[in-house]
Order: sequence, then C-alpha cells, then structure tokens
Amino acid sequence: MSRNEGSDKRHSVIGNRIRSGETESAKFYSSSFENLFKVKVVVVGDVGVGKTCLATRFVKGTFEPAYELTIGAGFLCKAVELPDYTIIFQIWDTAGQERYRSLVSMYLRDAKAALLVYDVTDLNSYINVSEWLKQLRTYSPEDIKIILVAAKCDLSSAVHPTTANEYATKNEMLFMETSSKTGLNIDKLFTTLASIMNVRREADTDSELDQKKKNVLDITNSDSHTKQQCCSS
Ligand SMILES: Nc1nc2c(ncn2[C@@H]2O[C@H](COP(=O)(O)OP(=O)(O)O)[C@@H](O)[C@H]2O)c(=O)[nH]1
Ligand SMILES: [Mg+2]
Repeated sequence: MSRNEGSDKRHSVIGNRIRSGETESAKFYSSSFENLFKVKVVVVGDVGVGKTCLATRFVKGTFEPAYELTIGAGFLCKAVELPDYTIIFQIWDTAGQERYRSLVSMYLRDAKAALLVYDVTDLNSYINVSEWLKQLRTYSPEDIKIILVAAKCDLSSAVHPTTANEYATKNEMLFMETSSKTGLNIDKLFTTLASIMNVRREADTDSELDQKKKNVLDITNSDSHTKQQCCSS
C-alpha cells in the first residue's frame, strides 16, 4: 500500500480540480505536503502540432479533435502518483504562433520541465524543433528536463523516429512517440517526466517546504481561477 493510499479515500486530484471530502483539504495537505510536489511543465512547438490535444488527453483523458487556436497560454493540472510521492503537474499549454514567442519565453523562466512537440506528418514542425530548443536553452533554467515529443503517431510519419531519437540524445533530451488520438504513451510521457524530476533533492530546506506548502494550497484555493485559464474549457 502506498503512503498516500489511505488519504486518497478522502481526497483525489481529478483533472484541474483538487477535491476534498470529509475534512478540509488545507488540513489534509498540511499533514502530507512533504510528499507532494508541484512541477511546472511548459508545452512548446509549432502551431497545430497537437500541444493542446496532448495536454487535454493527459488531464481529461479525452481527444477532442477540433480545438481552437490557443491564445497566449493556459494551464491544466493533474497529479501523478509515484510510490513515495505525488507530483502535481501544472501544464502550461502555449500558443505556437510567432507573435506569442516573447510571451512563451516568460513562461519558460521558472519551468522545471518542457515538452517540445513536433507533428510527425509535418516535416517543417520537426525542422523548427531546433528553434524551439534554442528558445528553451536561452530562457529556461539550466537544469530543465526536456522531452522531445513526436505527436500524431497514429498517422504516417514524415520523420524517421531514429533520426528524432538521435537528435534528442545529442541535445540532452528524452524522446517519446505519442498519439493523443489513440492515447499512445500519453500517461507514460508524464510518468517518465515524474521519474526524472529530482524533486526530493530540490526540497531539502524548511523554507522550500514552506513555499511548497503555499503552492499546494494556492492550487487548492484557485480552482475557479484555474478553470478560467484553461484554454480547452
Ligand atoms: N490524428 C491525430 N490528430 C491529432 C492528434 N493530436 C492533435 N491532432 C489534430 O491536430 C490539430 C491541432 O491540434 P492542437 O492540439 O490544437 O494543436 P496545437 O496548436 O499544437 O495546440 C487538431 O485538428 C487535432 O485534431 C493526434 O494524436 N492524432
Ligand atoms: Mg493549442
């Protein structure tokens, strides 16, 4: 039985909502926040590569093909439970258009992880990966974890996965083939991210724990705000 299992009967994280049951969620989290970590993930890549579908597929478990263009950025939250701790992913789904590039760099500043997405049917979106990587390396923290994500793998590919995998390795990224339509590797993408995050090492001091507690409570209290920001709702 995992450490959090007993508590899950009263509280569960569903989509962008942290639900509380018999007791107030603040009380619950103040007793168990040591095992709860918030990780900001930024999703970048050209417009139309499937960023919004990917975030939505992971958080809501659905594929809604006719997405509107993302304006600026919006975020969704979902928890991933590992044996010893739980990570709450705050997933920032950004707009891929050129005019939002400077805005994207703002979101990168305190990102702990990034998903750099290209569309396997669109060679141009793969060619542009190097531009996105440049932006990531310029504006995000040095120790950011990046996964190169091949999206729409249910369709025939214009980019050989071996080529993309080699590029990823050379540039210190992981590589994963996904499909938001079929669900291929969507959960695995985030459990992989969770397993490489080094959250324990980052939260050693009391002040960091205090900040983390505050962050968790912020999420707990900001459900309506979160909903407004979600591009897909
Ligand atoms: N076949 C297929 N189409 C997808 C997939 N993911 C997204 N799409 C389609 O690609 C288009 C753009 O997706 P969207 O998530 O809005 O791209 P974004 O601009 O990067 O956020 C939409 O028409 C989606 O239906 C996928 O995994 N498979
Ligand atoms: Mg979008």
